Amino acid sequence: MKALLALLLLGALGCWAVEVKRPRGVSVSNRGFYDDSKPFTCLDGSRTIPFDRVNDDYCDCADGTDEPGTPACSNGRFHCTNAGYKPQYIPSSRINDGICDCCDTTDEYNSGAVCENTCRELGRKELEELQIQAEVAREGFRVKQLLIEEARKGREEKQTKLQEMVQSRQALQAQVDSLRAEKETAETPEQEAKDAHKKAWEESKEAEKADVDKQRSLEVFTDLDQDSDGMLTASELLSHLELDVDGDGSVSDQEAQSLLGGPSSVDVGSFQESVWPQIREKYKSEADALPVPPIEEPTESHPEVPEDEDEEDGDEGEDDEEDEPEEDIRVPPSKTQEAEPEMPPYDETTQALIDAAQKARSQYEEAEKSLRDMEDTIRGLEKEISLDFGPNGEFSYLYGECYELSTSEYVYRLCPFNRVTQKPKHGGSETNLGTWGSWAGPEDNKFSIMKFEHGTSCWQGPNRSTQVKLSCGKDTVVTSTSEPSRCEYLMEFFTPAACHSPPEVLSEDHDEL
Ligand code: MAN
Repeated sequence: MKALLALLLLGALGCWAVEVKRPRGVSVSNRGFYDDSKPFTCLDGSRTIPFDRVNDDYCDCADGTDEPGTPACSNGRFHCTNAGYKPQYIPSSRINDGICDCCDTTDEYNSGAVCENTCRELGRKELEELQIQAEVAREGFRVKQLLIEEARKGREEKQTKLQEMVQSRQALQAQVDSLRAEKETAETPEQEAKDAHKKAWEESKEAEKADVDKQRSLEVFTDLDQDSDGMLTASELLSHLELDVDGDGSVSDQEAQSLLGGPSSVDVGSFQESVWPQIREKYKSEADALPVPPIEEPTESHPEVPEDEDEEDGDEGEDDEEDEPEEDIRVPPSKTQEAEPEMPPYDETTQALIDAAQKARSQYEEAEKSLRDMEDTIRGLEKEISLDFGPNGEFSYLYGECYELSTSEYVYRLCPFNRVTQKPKHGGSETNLGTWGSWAGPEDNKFSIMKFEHGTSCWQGPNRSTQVKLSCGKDTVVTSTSEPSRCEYLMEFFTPAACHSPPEVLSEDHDEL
């Protein structure tokens, strides 16, 4: 409030300054150059003229400084004192042009224009505006102090947490290593027992298959031994055309004889040993040899096809594909693959080894996951601690937060220290307008601009990038976005962290007044 009073005082001083004698259109600070007791030297030093030629409505000086109060010089400048508001220079061509330029009306002293002195009103409004700004700065600055304090505490907490985690990581790593060893120790006997179980199962399957084959060879022998004398002769093979070797469509005596090997007839033992292996794949019993009836395509009248599915058959497109698996139904039973019998359950000892190994695996995996989570947290903390959150950490509260602004076309999203995105409102995917790069303000105000770089590439242009201009505000908010040049974006962002101490703000404004 003291500072505002000082402002008002300055205004009053301005009023007093109007009273100082000086030629029309000359500012207080230039008054010394216009001494009516001496000849006048143009301010560029180019010429000296008698003082009565100052403001005589004739331009003598090349820089126009002899006619500050008349429109005689095309490059002249008229100074309005504007007591109660801001002093101002206007081009001297605007003097007496019938338009009120200076709020104190002094530019229209001889045009007949009726001007009203609005300086006091403008000054009052400006003062109000300054008061509001000062209030925002004060409140923002107060919040900033809290943010700084929070940031200090947060940073300490994070550092402590990081130290603790780095220490416990070692212990956790050791635990993971020992659980891995335990798991591996448990998995070796588990694997051996499972392999042994599988091997025994496969061997028993083989033995079973051999039994079945032996049984079949006996049946075939009985089948082929037409006179049932316990001996198979070449002539008994002749009717079995499927045993034709040379492909002439018949089984000759010679072919039959060669199937039997040396002797003219073989008993069941020799048959199983030397004949059966040769004919096993070819042999067909009389019943097998009967032709398989042709497979009927399902039709609308097919009794096995439900009616509603019939209708679907009529549909075109995807439905046809969905119907395909049903073709399996039409495979004749003789051609269906016999379902592989399932392996019998593990015996108790093997199951106990599996359970033990599974327990060791779960314990290892759980510890491993905790270690990975811990490492993620450590990396996150290290990253956060390494970021530059301003001289006193005042910007740290923005980390992990996002602020949106909706325009007619897009929703823009600013996630400080992370990324900026643009999402079309009417469909379409999000575009990356840049990931966190660096602080990019001028040397004396580095923390006034954030730069986000290397966003999605722009067609025939640069990779998208965004500059975020920070201003002091009570609240944290994005107020505008624009694209000053294609794929280069600009955002205006208000935050208490960008507020400076109020006296600083006001002393700058003093200079303006
Ligand atoms: C999209 C948006 C715009 C950008 C163009 C460039 O439409 O990202 O902001 O100007 O692409 O092609």
